[in-house]
Amino acid sequence: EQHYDPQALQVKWERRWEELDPFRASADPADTREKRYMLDMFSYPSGDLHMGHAEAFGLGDVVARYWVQKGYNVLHPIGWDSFGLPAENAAIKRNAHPAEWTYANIETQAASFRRYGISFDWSTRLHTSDPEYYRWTQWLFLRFFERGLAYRKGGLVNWCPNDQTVLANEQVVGGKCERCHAEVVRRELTQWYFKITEYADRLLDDMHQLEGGWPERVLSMQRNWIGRSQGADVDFVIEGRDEPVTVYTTRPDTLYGATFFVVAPDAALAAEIVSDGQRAAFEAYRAEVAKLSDIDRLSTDKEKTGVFLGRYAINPVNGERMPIWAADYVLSDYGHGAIMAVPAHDQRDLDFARAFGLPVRVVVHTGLADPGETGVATSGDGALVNSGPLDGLSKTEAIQKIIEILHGRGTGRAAVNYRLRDWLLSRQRFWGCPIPIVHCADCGEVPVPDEQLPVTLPDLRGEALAPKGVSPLASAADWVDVACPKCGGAARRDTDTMDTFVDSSWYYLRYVDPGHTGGPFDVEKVRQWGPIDQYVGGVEHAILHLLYSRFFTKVLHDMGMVDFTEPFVRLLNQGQVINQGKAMSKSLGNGVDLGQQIDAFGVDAVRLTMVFAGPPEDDIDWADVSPAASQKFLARAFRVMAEAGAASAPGADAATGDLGVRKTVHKVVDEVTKLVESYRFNVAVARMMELTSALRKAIDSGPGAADPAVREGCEALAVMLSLVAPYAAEEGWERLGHPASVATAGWPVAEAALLVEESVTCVVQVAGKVRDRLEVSPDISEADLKTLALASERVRGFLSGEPRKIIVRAPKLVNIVP
Ligand code: ANZ
Ligand code: ZN
Repeated sequence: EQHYDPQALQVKWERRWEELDPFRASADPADTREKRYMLDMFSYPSGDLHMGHAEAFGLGDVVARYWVQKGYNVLHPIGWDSFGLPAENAAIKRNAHPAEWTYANIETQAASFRRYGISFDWSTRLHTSDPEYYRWTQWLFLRFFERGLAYRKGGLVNWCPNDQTVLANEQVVGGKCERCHAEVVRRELTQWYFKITEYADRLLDDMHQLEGGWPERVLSMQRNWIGRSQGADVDFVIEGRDEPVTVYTTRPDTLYGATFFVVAPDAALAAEIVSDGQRAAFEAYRAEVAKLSDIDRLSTDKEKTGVFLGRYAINPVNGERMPIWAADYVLSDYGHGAIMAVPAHDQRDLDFARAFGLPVRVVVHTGLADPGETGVATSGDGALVNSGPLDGLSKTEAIQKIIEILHGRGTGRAAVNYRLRDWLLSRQRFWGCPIPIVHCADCGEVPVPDEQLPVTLPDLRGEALAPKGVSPLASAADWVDVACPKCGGAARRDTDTMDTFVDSSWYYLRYVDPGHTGGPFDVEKVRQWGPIDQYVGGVEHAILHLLYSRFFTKVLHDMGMVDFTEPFVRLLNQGQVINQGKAMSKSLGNGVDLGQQIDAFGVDAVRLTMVFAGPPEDDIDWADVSPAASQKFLARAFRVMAEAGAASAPGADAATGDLGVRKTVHKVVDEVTKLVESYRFNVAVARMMELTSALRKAIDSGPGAADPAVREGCEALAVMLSLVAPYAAEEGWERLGHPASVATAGWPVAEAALLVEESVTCVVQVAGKVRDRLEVSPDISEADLKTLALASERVRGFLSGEPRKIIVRAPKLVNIVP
């Protein structure tokens, strides 16, 4: 029977793989194979697998399976990011425990992953919501706490009114909650933070290790998010105040052009210095501003607003009195929360100056029209004017000079500023990792001793989990009230849980030995397996998970627990699977169900369609692809393998086979190898399709199914196809007479001798007579052919001195007129 029945193959081979277990990574220290660590961003168990999973994991599997075929010792683990809000919301709705929903979904996904044929080492399996996992999340939190890298502070935070919890800056996208898209508001709260800002420089500088391996887009998103800028801090004396006020500026060269001074209305300084006469107006303004998000405040289209504070600052270089205003376009938590305003050269300052009739003074002559008249600030380079000792200098020279001057007088210095803020990690929700801290009236914040970890979640379910603005844990009185670990007095547990991004910041280290009991991960094994050679996942994590895990890795490096500073050597961001040009959504009704696609076309056809659709980074529009055509191709490929298998047995000497067929086979092998290594998987599939057609032709109208070259080609096809269509490949391989799994068959090697291109004969004439014949490549250039002809001994025998004329007709003729 040579009929291709994908569903029957799936049943058969899924069972066989369980027995054969071909993807178990070897932990044997005597194993001398080179290691490769292939990691997919782990799944959130929100339901069954969807088309997005199918694509991302399918692409990662091409890499993992290729490495196995190449003979590396490959670690390709699987686990679940299983804490999080959806489980909690489902539990509230069904009056259940979040764990019930979560673990049921994990089982569903696990079964689907097995059916989908991803080459996981299933022994690595972990779930971040298991107490045996989160014990170590807590342990790591405590180590960060000891190092001063986890701390609590009060301040304005982002609050999602829908999810009833605070959010990290990274989780606020365009002023909205990254998860539920509700408008985020600001709230004054005391919360836990990780001091990621202490690593800002290293997070930036270490990016050179990632260049070439990571998409440039992600690197630049991280660069912008960290937002390091160079400039100066300048101290301004405020009339009637002892302490000077410092401002941060990237343009200290424009100091002579500063005509007013602006303070953030929500900064303590504004309330402190406002004059009595202006206080009422200021308070009213501050109340208005409190309602705005940072995005609104920084928007350049927004009409400029502000109030005069009735006070003056003194420009340190020319002694000028500058009125001090409060305006919302200056943020309280950036730089020092106050600025010198240079309207001629900064657009926001210019808009403000024009709105309130403040003076505009040009200090850099850029050759463009006067900003005071045009309303367009000139930020470019030019010669300094109206600037005393800086006159005539360029922007860069002036920056250097003014910093020297200020430094000499002790009123300024070079400074660096960052956009990055510390990572807010507390969440007022239930289904997360409890923060292992006890609050004691006498001792303050007391860490839970390591031997008392894990601090497990209390048993709450249903209504008890409903959001109420404080963590549901606070209502579990038995759980909250504990003896202080330090003094034994009455104390309370911290009732917040950690951001789930904490759980996912270190999981890739635990995979090397998920049952490890002596610490969060086996340090020795991480030395053996780390860092991750290839990471695959969505670009939506560019400044969330990918920044946080880089930070964690650096801290762990400083703790001596890992010997690398970057966790992910290469990163692939797969595109999205869309339908009819739009992201799939319930409201559009354009969703495509993975299970239905698999039932209709088989796993292999779905996988192959995903890979063949285009470059891995591009979106796939499911309306433009044809899983039915993929299925037809697989049936054809299967048939040639089965026919060759029926006609011959393994072990024939391929060298005795048809030379033409062999050349085709080896050329395809060579190309597919290069294409897979350069991640051009779609083109690799196209080559496999060409090979299949060539083999069909060889069977039907060439040397026939029993020819050793046809067998050689079919075997290579089975191995190459195993990267994208594992079921058809296994069955084909078995039909070809091989008992073991094709997954570990070994990658075919292209023989150099068979890659030499066909040649053509070129005739070289001297004075109209044939003097030599050359074997050359059919696509030789005219110049190369001419050189070759003139180098021929036989030709040179008929020439004396420079020929008068050489006519080249590549590749067949060279005519020399002596
Ligand atoms: C004077 C000046 C003149 C400025 C000029 C720019 C151009 P980056 O590059 O993003 O770090 N700034 C400083 N603190 C601010 C705050 N709390 N809120 C809003 N704006 C603030 O931006 C640094 C520049 O942003 C600083 O340089 C300051 O304006 C402004 F021709 O100072 B500049
Ligand atoms: Zn105490």
